[in-house]
Amino acid sequence: MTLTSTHWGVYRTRTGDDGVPVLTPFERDRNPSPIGLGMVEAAIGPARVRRPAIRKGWLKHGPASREGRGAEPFVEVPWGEALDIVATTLRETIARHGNGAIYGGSYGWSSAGRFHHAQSQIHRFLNTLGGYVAHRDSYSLGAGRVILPRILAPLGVLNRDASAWAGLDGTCRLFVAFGGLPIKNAQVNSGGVGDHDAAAWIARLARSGTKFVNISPLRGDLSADAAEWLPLRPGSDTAVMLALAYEIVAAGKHDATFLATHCAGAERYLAYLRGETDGVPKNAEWAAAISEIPAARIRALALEMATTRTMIAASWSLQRARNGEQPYWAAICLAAVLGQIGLKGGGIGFGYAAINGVGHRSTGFAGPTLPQGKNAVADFIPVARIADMLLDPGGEYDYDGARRRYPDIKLVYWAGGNVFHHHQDINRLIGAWRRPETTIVHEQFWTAHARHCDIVLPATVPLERDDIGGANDDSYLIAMKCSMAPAGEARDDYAIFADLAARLGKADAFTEGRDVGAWLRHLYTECRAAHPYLPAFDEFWESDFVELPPRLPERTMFDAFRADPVGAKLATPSGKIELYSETIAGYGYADFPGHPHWRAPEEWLGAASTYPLHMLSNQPATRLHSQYDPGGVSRGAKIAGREPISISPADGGARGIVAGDIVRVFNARGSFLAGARIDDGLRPGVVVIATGAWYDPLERGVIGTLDVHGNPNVVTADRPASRLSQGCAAQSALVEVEKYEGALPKVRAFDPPEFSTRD
Ligand SMILES: Nc1nc2c(c(=O)[nH]1)N[C@H]1C(S)=C(S)[C@@H](COP(=O)(O)OP(=O)(O)OC[C@H]3O[C@@H](n4cnc5c(=O)[nH]c(N)nc54)[C@H](O)[C@@H]3O)O[C@H]1N2
Ligand SMILES: Nc1nc2c(c(=O)[nH]1)N[C@H]1C(S)=C(S)[C@@H](COP(=O)(O)OP(=O)(O)OC[C@H]3O[C@@H](n4cnc5c(=O)[nH]c(N)nc54)[C@H](O)[C@@H]3O)O[C@H]1N2
Ligand SMILES: [Mo]
Repeated sequence: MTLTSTHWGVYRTRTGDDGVPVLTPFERDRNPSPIGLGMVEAAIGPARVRRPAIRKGWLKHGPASREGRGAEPFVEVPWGEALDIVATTLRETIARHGNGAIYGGSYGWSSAGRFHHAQSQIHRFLNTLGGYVAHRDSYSLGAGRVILPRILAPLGVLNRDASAWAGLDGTCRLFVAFGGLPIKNAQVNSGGVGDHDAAAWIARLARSGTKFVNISPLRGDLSADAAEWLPLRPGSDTAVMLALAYEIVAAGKHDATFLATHCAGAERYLAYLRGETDGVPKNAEWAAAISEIPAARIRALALEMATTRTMIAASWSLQRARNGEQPYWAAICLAAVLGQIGLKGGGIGFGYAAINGVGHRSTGFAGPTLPQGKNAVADFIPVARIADMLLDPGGEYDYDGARRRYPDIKLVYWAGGNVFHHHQDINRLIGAWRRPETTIVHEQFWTAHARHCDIVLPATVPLERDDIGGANDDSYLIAMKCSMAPAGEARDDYAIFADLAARLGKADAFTEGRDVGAWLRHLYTECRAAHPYLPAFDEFWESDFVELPPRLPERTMFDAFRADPVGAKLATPSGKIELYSETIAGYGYADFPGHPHWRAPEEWLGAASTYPLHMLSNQPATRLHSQYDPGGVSRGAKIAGREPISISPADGGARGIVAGDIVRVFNARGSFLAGARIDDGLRPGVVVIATGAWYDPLERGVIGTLDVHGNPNVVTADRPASRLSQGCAAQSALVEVEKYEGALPKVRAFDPPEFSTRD
């Protein structure tokens, strides 16, 4: 019995009778995720990439043929030939266009495991060649990551220092959760999770008398018994937050001292609340018309919040939307008006239950990490602007106060991400993806991303390799041991890059003379120097795991700043919480003033549109993004092989749709099939489908064709949150849904692509 670690938990593995590993959850995990139980089936299944493969047209004509991406068959080639071709293509691209023509941003979650982390591997490799165009921010937190350091604190600090569940227990009386506390999401933690404890903490707080309010279109976003559900219109949180603050101030229950001593710009924010700048008081009636939460409930909730110890929580989903910076800013201002920031049980938090780590007891542990080297190319794009970059080389755009230009990318190299899952408006992306000369990916599976590349190199899964598992601040460090032979000819990303580096004369720079075993020992030993309580490497490797000592188990975020706003000032420009930001106002964006404000998005339930339903595409309960979609756990939840979409009884009834029907979801950008679920825990007017079903076009390579499997990004808009952050805004999308009456097309997402001989 050995251990393996995944982003969704730690599992024991043993070899079963048929020689295939059998997984059982780690004995220390109180609430293991079932996601892992579908892994082995997928890892040995037909969807694996088994041999290096090159798109036929590219093999024949090179970069001259680009239209065939996603449509043409692949030719399987021997490893030596594939590596020669990749090395030559890299060398020639760099010689002709420079390293600034390589997009190596390679966004994605990869797999857990500190050494084989595909992102670190590809960046280290490209850096030895002179660098690459990188990406900034994440799809998770584009808008938040840019605005938060300007007004409160960097996101990394807010994640790490979020007031701990243990300190909230017994002290927090009212927990107001915008976007809820979806336990399905706390299954996951980037890097791994030894003990899923978020669900237990939420239940425990409820038992200790914390009242939970779930402000979300979806009742299921908060599991605590007796939680109150306030189903608002998606995208209207900013209005509700502004009104809560307005009503607290109107009742004279705000903390004027805290606003004066700990905040900057309160007067300008309060003037906007009162309507002095635009003639519109942001009162409960105003917000009720926008959000459809009754005005009386908003006003009463404001007074409850002001008279009891209150935590204001904002989910990450709130900011993955048009104007996504605003709900975060408005939440911070609301918490400032209450004046409980830095008090035990009160204040503000971002992303509780978004991953298990937020609110988890901290360990102060970080590492081990593979050094990525230095990128000699300074250029980058905000991550969600990939299609814009490919479509518009040299085009200008705004980002965080600067005016920038898109690079002219000739070669895209990816490892550990799935852009045909994660990016919005896949039909637009397909067109953009035809622009570069060459697209290369290392993949474990024949995902849509792999199918749209020219060169696909087969990568191992963690069960096929040794590694060290662990996430910063999680409680365990795991000796991950190989428990099965690689599928087909799959190789570790490290081995692939090492061989490429050798062909390009960079072997020593990339490998430093180490094999995998030597790297694991080296990285661990370096990490041990920073954390001397760790045992020596051999002892760690033999013992399977190390439990890390907790640190600050009951921490309260911003307690030091509260006690001493001068000595322990924030890292914002003023050192205080910025209710008005001179920096942002100084950017002069007409649509982005220096204080939080309500601005209706183009697509929401308040807009007149031919597409009357607001589609939310949230995180899947049965997988991590698109990972292990072909595994039994994910497939087991599908309806006639399609991704389920939740529809309210009213909207289903109006369209003659019953549970189990196949429906077509569409707007002007595209259409997909999904299986109907009728859910009375859903606000009418809203439909919800998880992300991550592998894009499966009816006609391969054809822009605008029906996706037969249920990938919501076929209909989402490729519009940024704002020109401040250029963040992913997937949640702002209107659609129509109809019963699908045609013959059901076969789902081919998990079949390998067509293979061909060279001629
Ligand atoms: N509509 C909509 N879209 C969204 C979101 C949303 O809410 N709505 N959410 C967004 C968010 S928050 C995120 S984080 C993104 C997630 O987007 P991604 O992180 O790109 O999604 P994953 O499915 O995790 O893709 C990881 C890929 O890496 C591959 N892989 C795993 N391990 C390895 C390895 O060791 N080596 C190699 N070479 N490959 C490996 C997997 O097979 C998989 O294809 O999606 C975003 N997209
Ligand atoms: N099982 C599982 N867990 C995961 C992931 C996964 O793929 N699978 N992905 C991980 C990643 S990368 C990330 S970034 C986090 C994401 O964490 P989040 O972004 O918080 O997760 P989501 O599931 O997208 O959204 C949470 C809920 O927000 C609600 N919501 C959507 N729009 C609005 C709105 O406008 N207002 C309000 N009030 N509520 C709204 C939806 O009902 C949704 O269920 O999850 C992580 N956890
Ligand atoms: Mo994410």
